[in-house]
Amino acid sequence: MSYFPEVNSIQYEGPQSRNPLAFRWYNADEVVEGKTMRDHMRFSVVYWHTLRGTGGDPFGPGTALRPWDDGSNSLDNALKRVEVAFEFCQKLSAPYYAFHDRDVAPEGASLAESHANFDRIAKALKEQQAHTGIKLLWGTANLFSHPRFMHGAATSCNVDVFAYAAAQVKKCLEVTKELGGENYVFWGGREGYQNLYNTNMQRELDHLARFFHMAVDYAKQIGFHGQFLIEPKPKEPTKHQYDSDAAACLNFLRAYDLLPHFKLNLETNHATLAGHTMMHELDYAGHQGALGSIDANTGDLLLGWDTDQFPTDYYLTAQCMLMILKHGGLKTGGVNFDAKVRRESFEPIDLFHAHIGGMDAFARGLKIAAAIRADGVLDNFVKQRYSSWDGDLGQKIEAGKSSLADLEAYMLGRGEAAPNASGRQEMLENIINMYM
Ligand code: XUL
Ligand code: CO
Repeated sequence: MSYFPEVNSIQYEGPQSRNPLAFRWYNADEVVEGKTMRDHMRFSVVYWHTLRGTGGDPFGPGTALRPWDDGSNSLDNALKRVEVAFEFCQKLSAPYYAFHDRDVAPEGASLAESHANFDRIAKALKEQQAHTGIKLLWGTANLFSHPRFMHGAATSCNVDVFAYAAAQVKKCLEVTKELGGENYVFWGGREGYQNLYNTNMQRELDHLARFFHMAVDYAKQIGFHGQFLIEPKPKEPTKHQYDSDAAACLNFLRAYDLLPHFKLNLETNHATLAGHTMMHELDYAGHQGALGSIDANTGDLLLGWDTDQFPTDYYLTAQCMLMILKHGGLKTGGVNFDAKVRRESFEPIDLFHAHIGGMDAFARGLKIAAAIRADGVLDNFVKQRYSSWDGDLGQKIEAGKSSLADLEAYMLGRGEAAPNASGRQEMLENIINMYM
């Protein structure tokens, strides 16, 4: 039984190909900087958008045609979706997938029933993983959709809701371990607030840290060795999300002694909502050894919310890959397409076009980034730009061996600082264009 009978397995045909159902740049076995494209990117398909997205928006219901899905919340329907998901990943040669517990298995009438549903689906997922070789990049618990989470989960004012969320994460950790998941993600969901008049921020942050410590402890207890990741996002659904950007997450993790246990899962559209570029977020996390994984997508400058579009812009993907290569590559992480087709792209085949485009854009971005690095244009410029620091004075300051008084004495002797050199931004932007 095939759910995508009109699509064969997607092949690499090279840049000259005009076949929209072929890769033009993603050549899984091609080696770049000593590693195959497959291993650089570790592409992953998300269950929530690709299998569960309906195309609904605040103005109207879903439009997506998904002939295999009867629209019900039944286990049978959920089991069928598992087959669809793996056929899709296989035809796309995506080596990984990612899910929320409630994407894959229906919420039951009680926690016990939800656990049982999840177990049943996990069994099917495990069988399909064994059958296809497709692996789980990460699992996560949906702690934001159900009305019980209206005030948040780990930061809820209602202790019972905290307990419920804890139970859900415990179960999701067990299932993620059972499926060999390589990471476990916490995205903030409703961990944040709308208004400080009714909020005890300090207590909420303390609770969030407690929650993460419990997860770390439980992972140790059951022998789950996947990497914990936090996914920053500054707003949506709450006005102030606690995990607003890479810097805020790292500060929180450091303040609560969680830093050794976590890295970050950075998402392009979240970076831009935070007023940063993805490149900034990647570099910020990278230089602190906290670059874990990426949720690959793009926003829309004209819209300004989390539109979760597939990335097709080579500048963006080249910038992502420049930073990923600079910081030593994705280890347990991957390029996870947390992206959805537009409401108007309602046919199953649009899911293929979307992912093929994203994979090709990242493959092209990788090649551009590697070419820039091979020529050393940016590295050499940056090295030269800071070269005054390589002298005696700079080295003394960097080593912590200078005081304000030393520097005053030095500058009194010189009278004026040495002249500055041009930043040459426009020249460098032109040089980057030579590689596009
Ligand atoms: C929400 C978002 C989530 C996380 C997983 O904006 O990105 O889908 O990736 O919870
Ligand atoms: Co995401």
